[in-house]
Amino acid sequence: MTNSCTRTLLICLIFLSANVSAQNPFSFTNANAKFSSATFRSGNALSVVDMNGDGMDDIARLSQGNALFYTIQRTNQTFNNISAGNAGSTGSAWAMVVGDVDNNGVRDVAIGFGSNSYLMKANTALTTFTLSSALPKPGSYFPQNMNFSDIDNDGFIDLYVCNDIAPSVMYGNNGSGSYPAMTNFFSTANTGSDGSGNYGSIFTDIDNDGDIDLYVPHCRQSTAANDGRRLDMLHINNGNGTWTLDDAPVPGARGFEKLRHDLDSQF
Ligand SMILES: [Ca+2]
Ligand SMILES: [Ca+2]
Ligand SMILES: [Ca+2]
Ligand SMILES: [Ca+2]
Repeated sequence: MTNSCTRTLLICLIFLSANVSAQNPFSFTNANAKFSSATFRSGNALSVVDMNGDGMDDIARLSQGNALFYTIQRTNQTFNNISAGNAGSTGSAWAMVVGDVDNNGVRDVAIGFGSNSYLMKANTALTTFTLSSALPKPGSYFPQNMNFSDIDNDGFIDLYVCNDIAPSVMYGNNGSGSYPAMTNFFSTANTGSDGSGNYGSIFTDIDNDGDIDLYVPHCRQSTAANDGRRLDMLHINNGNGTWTLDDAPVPGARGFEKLRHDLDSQF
């Protein structure tokens, strides 16, 4: 075989190898046996994140939808399943979010059930977990989704709760990792509707100006496409404590499609 033929064959093999790799870049193996309880039943939201700040991802999950566990990763891919106790209800949670509310280096968990929300705080050793009382709430309250973000930029993460049946609710962190009152820093209610239909939230710097903006997807079945309960909302942080609703019409665009159009496909 000539050198030219050898090079051609090698190139073909490289392309063939790359093609096979592109078609099947990953493979997965069921590793449930690594958990101390392979029969764990979560059935709803969970979070995969480094809960204790040791550089290894952990899992926060709700057995039967209400018993909170910190499943902490140890070395050699082993896990320690730590019970944090009941998260406030015997029902099943609809919403859950993880964040370090008291800045002690360990992430805490907010949980939303059908009519109440709670906060579970952990000590640094993950030996003591403290459940709050039900957070204050408006007359109509169904937490569909939750998110943490430092909305007022004071160094403590605030809590945003998507309310399915009324305007959403914000809770200002009081500086010690608690949420004693509803603190609506600004209104996220759609004008021309009852402000309900809030189904999700994303806090991110949409316009790259250094501050966090908010996008709220909406959903309400059996309503017209232009019903306020179905119109997604993009709130732009003005950087001075005020926020502005970006409601510029985008013909033919709805939901995330509207967001994409608004940003010239930069999202
Ligand atoms: Ca960890
Ligand atoms: Ca904490
Ligand atoms: Ca804050
Ligand atoms: Ca911004």
